[in-house]
Amino acid sequence: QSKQSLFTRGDVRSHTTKETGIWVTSNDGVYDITDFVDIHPGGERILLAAGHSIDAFWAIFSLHNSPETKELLESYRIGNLIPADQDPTYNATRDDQSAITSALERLFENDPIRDPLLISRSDRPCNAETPPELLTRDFVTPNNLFFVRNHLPVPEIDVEEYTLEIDAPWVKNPITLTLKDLQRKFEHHDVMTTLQCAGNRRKEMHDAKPVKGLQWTQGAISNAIWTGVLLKDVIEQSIGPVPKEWADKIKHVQFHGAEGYGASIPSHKALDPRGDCLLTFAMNGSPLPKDHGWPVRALVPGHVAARSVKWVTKITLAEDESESHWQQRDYKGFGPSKTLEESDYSTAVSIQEMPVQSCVTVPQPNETVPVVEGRATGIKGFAWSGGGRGIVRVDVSVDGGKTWTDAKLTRPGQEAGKEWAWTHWEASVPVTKEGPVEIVCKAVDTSYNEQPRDMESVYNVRGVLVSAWHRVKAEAVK
Ligand code: MTE
Ligand code: MO
Repeated sequence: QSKQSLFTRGDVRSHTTKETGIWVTSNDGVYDITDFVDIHPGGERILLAAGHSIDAFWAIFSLHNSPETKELLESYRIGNLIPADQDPTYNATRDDQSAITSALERLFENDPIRDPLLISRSDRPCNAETPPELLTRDFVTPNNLFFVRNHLPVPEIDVEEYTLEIDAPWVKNPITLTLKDLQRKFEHHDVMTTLQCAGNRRKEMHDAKPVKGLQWTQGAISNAIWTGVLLKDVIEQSIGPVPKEWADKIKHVQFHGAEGYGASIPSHKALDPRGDCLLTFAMNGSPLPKDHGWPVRALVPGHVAARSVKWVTKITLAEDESESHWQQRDYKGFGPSKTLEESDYSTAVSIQEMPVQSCVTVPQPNETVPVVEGRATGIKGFAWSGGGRGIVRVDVSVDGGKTWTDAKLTRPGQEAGKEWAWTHWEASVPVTKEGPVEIVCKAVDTSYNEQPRDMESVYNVRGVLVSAWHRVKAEAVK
């Protein structure tokens, strides 16, 4: 079959198994994705689209608009739909629609019920943020209120069958561990760590100038006490220390998620005794909830949450970063004037440690701030920095950033260089009059890094690493 071959929708519909070949359409193109299904982790999910248009599926995999995905798909092209079936306004038949709907339902049938207090940004897959005022109600976020960021459906994992594979280039037979092995063979550790999504506060940047991605406000961040075993212990006690001849070559530790997500971190972080990287199975004293990676999640304190891979089933010590879409083609920063097309993912550096961040959580926009004895009171928020850097100061202003007052900090009390958890802060700031106030906060971390003043200077078209001064317009009242 040449790329010029023409097929009917009927032809496509008769190719739904490995024996016949698995065909799908996207716009007018016809694709034989049999091989893709074999080699792509999680690819078997696409079987649900077999014989149909894959467009609805690409959309849920959030890959639809990525030029790389289109390129990948093009490599499987076997031809086009006949002109009669090519109508660009083609409406899926009832059969198509119900096939896609039931396939979508089946894809997500293992997703848990979420707390209705979470603010949903997308349902399938689930992306939901912690409500702002609840971010600072508890220092440790309750499990049901911890933000959820899923790129794909929650995988169904039978704990009795679950295994974690540890592999490295010099290892002949990869080691496999069960959940019980992990829990019994290695020393347990509790680590309090804040996780923040790279896209937290994207909506603020979008409001300044449009960006592409989920419209998170400030709640794609939460804090928990994670229980697990040290990644370093598991690696060293299962496959042994990195042999001399590999020591200079092994630069990354890759994590593979059961549902097809993947990411990697530098090996120095993974193997650093002070790095506190865990394979966790409990969160705030309860078994890890399904949404947060049950039964086992890699936890990488101080790094962007995207590297803390949930439902981890394989760990590979490697010379290169993870090949996953989310390591290679996402979660990278670009300059303020780069368009999506100009953003060269092949040379940009992956986001790992995060920059210093802070937000006002109380009041929210248009709410009132009580004025007591000439001070706007009860202003609250959080601050956090990556790489284990703590927060030394939070400056708060009620005149848009002309004059500043130090906030009172509630710090996590963690060892210097291992301040993985956020700081909460509260401020009461002198005001000269009642009426509209613009509350602004900025944090300073232990390296004396400060948040940038404006969105413009840190603008990037994917809306990641949003760390400009946080501003809330409220009303001061006696
Ligand atoms: N791990 C897997 N397996 N699948 C995912 O979609 N999302 C990542 C990371 N780990 C993800 C994952 C991203 S981008 C974020 S922000 C965090 O998980 C979110 O963690 P949470 O849902 O526990 O808050
Ligand atoms: Mo994320």
